[in-house]
Amino acid sequence: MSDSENKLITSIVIPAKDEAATIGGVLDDVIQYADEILVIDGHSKDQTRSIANSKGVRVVLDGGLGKGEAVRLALNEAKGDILVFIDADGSHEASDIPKLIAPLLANNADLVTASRPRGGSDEMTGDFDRFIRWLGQQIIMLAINYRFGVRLTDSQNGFRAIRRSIALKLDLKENTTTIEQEMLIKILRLGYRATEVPSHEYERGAGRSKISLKRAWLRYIYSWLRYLYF
Ligand SMILES: Nc1nc2c(ncn2[C@@H]2O[C@H](COP(=O)(O)OP(=O)(O)O)[C@@H](O)[C@H]2O)c(=O)[nH]1
Ligand SMILES: [Mg+2]
Repeated sequence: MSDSENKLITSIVIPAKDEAATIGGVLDDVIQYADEILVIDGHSKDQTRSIANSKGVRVVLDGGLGKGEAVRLALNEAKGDILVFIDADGSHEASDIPKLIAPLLANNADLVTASRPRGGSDEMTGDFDRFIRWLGQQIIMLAINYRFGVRLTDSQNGFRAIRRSIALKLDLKENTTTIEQEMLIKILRLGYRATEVPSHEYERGAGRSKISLKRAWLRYIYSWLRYLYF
């Protein structure tokens, strides 16, 4: 979708690892909003790549380091002025893409995150793991809000839109999902504008989350403090 006034090109980037059950539906849902679609595949062992290929979209393999690396790769691979990141698991509401990119088209923001606390989430409650993730995200968000004098609600959602030229200036380093908080913190630290729109998060369509809290929690704390204060 091109904005006729600004003539900004929109690339939709879908990081995907073993999401054969849902990737086809996500591609069908996002196509109407995209000038370009890029699937960054994490060496899926299922049919994810062939399904994406059959839909005629470009598929790029990541280097096997994680979702963060996939996001970093996309910054150079995508052609668009605006990058929309959306997960391949069916958790996100594709019809929210226009309101996600609207603040960028209007030049009112440089990063727009889809907010689950504002839009509701089916994935943030229900068991102990989810409770810890919710609590962790609240604590991380609180510190970011106090540090930069903002009042945001979601530092972690992968459903977001950013101006590509600015994303390239952030010198993003994280290889895993910690890239979401790194991106937000660096945007604010460099004086760029972050905003949010409400968006509902659904249960992933199939399979399990690729995030293992047991393996990831230390990196979340390290990268949070590192980018926030040092
Ligand atoms: N390219 C790539 N995508 C990944 C990788 N790990 C996860 N993803 C994708 O990133 C998105 C978010 O992962 P998910 O497991 O749903 O995380 P959660 O929503 O936080 O539980 C999904 O579309 C995954 O398929 C990876 O190593 N490489
Ligand atoms: Mg998910």
